[in-house]
Amino acid sequence: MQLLSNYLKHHDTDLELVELIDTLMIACKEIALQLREGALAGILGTTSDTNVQGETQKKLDVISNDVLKKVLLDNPLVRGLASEEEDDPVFGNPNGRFLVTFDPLDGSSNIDINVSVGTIFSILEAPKDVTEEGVEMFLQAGRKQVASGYVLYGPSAVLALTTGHGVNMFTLAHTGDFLLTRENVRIPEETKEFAINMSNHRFWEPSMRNYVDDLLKGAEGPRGKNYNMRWIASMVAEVHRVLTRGGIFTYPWDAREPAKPGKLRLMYEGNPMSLLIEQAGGISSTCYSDILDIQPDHIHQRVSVALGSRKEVETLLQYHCDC
Ligand code: AHM
Ligand code: MG
Repeated sequence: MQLLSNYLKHHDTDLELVELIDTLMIACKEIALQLREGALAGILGTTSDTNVQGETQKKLDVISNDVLKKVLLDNPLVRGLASEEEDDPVFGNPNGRFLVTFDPLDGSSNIDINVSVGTIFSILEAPKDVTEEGVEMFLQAGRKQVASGYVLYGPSAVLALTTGHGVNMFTLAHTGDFLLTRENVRIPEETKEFAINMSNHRFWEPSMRNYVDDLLKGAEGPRGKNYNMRWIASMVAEVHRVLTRGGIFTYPWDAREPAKPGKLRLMYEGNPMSLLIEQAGGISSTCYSDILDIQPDHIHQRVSVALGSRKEVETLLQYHCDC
């Protein structure tokens, strides 16, 4: 089985990018260790703080964020980083080549119940024409990502990674190495599995309600087959399922906070996951346009997300178009 860095080098990955991914994995291994200790290390539970999104922070949100920040800022390749748990971007080496955005611990409402969580990351080139330190340099469309991925902390810790040439998965071995366990992941085009938080049904747009209602009608309805539903409340785990056996995952706009496009964040969740999904042959959309084409105007911008098996997402998009 091949080591992560050897695999990347043998596939002509830019050596500085390999070094940065290795740095990210140092942080993720530390987070995996902390998670494993759980209650033994007194790290479960909530802090007294809220993050910039107004959400209560778990102790492990803060710990994971601090680990990533420290390890990344020690690497001179890092020009700056932006995190779901930081109000503003943090800057590193003024001559650094890369920007990193991340959700340090996605699905953190699941920590205390010992369900899978994960770290999601996105890597961009620092623009050469923007010298002033500020959010502007981060505001690049998702198509400009040079790499993205996540580490899922489940029964095993698994890295799903794309550098723009397909998606590969690496499992953390007891030696502390990430080893290749799945190459060139492809998402099945069709599925009978959907994931959505059904409790928000009454807040959705009519088009989303119509689509899900038709899924629920099963073999007797217009879709002509019975569907199964899953909701883990951990996007990392849901996307891992979609990459592994297909499916559709959606967190759409809803009327609870009508001014916001959705719950999930473009720079820390939407863009990195969309690159993985597209690179594995799936579709990732707001229901109206490809997520990767959105030009961000805010670092903590939200986005409506629908991603997964190509034919199923195409059907969902049909429900949202006037044609
Ligand atoms: P988080 O980044 O604060 O953990 O929030 C994002 C998570 C996603 O992982 C998941 O899909 C969603 O929130 C679950 O939301 P809900 O609580 O509505 O089920
Ligand atoms: Mg998240």
